[in-house]
Amino acid sequence: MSPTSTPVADLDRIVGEALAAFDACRDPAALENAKAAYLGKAGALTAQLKALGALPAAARPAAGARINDAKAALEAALARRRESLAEERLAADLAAQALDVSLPGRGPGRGTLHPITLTMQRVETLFRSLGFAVADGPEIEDDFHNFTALNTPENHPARSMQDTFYVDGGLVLRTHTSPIQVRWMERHPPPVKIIAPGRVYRVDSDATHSPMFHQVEGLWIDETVSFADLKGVITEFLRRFFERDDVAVRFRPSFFPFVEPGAEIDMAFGDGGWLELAGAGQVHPNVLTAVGIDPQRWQGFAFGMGYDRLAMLRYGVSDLRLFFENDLRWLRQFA
Ligand code: 2U9
Repeated sequence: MSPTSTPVADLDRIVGEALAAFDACRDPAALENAKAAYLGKAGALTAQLKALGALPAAARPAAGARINDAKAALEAALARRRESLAEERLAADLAAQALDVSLPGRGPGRGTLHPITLTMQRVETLFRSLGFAVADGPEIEDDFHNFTALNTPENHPARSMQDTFYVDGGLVLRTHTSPIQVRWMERHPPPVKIIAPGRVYRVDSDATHSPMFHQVEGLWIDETVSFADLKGVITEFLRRFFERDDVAVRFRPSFFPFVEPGAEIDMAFGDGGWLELAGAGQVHPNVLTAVGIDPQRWQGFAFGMGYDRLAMLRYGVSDLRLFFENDLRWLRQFA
């Protein structure tokens, strides 16, 4: 490159030298040096623009246009070379890391539902397959729907603050999901065939009791639903839930204000020991009357069971509190 530039006369030589220099660069730093040699402040092409002043005025516009076209061409060539050097660098990196970019991404990992939720979904599916609808209702309840409508006397211990969480205005955290069923019967004439799963609250806490736990109650009211139907439904549900035909079920007489006769329900696997699982009975006439249903015409059963207990049995969990500590190391077992 001569110390001074003759405008336009040297232009083609300069452009040719620049294109060759860009192609010869093997890395981005060398390319930047080559760019500076031609397009920088002291570059050869920049010198052409500076020498325009030496030309006759009439010749400057055409000469300037040719030099600008040459500059645009070199800038385009520079961009192409930058791109090809970057592609060469990526290919070299990928080869060096033996990184197979066609592999699937790591992704966020597999999540899962909480074991109690999985159990609730299974309970709902199985009872739907037995013809029950699924009902829901408020967790904060009034005295009528949680106690009185269930034939619970005013002085019954269940109403005491040792057993029940009271909130403002005499309302309570529901102690069972029975209020859902009372509300259902207030709105739907018989026949009634529903289950009512959900959270319930009692003042209690040890390895098998938690202040908040999960219960599913069932209610089947029609003209001839009997205790035999109760035995059939409970037995079939448990055999499907545990996927075992050797589930044995027994009923022991027990008192509850809202059913008569009432019974505790125990279950056993094969010839294993009896496990207390639920309570049930024929709905008390006073309960039907409280919601305007004629007990002379309509009858049926109700049951209640803790499905945390079902989850403990199904997953082999010995301490109920593990379900509610949110320890991901423990919960990951169910993923
Ligand atoms: C209506 C009428 C009657 C629901 C029933 C039980 C017996 C029972 C407990 C078992 C374990 C609750 O989860 S638990 O702690 N429940 O023993 N529950 S009969 O009876 C009803 C429900 C609704 C309208």
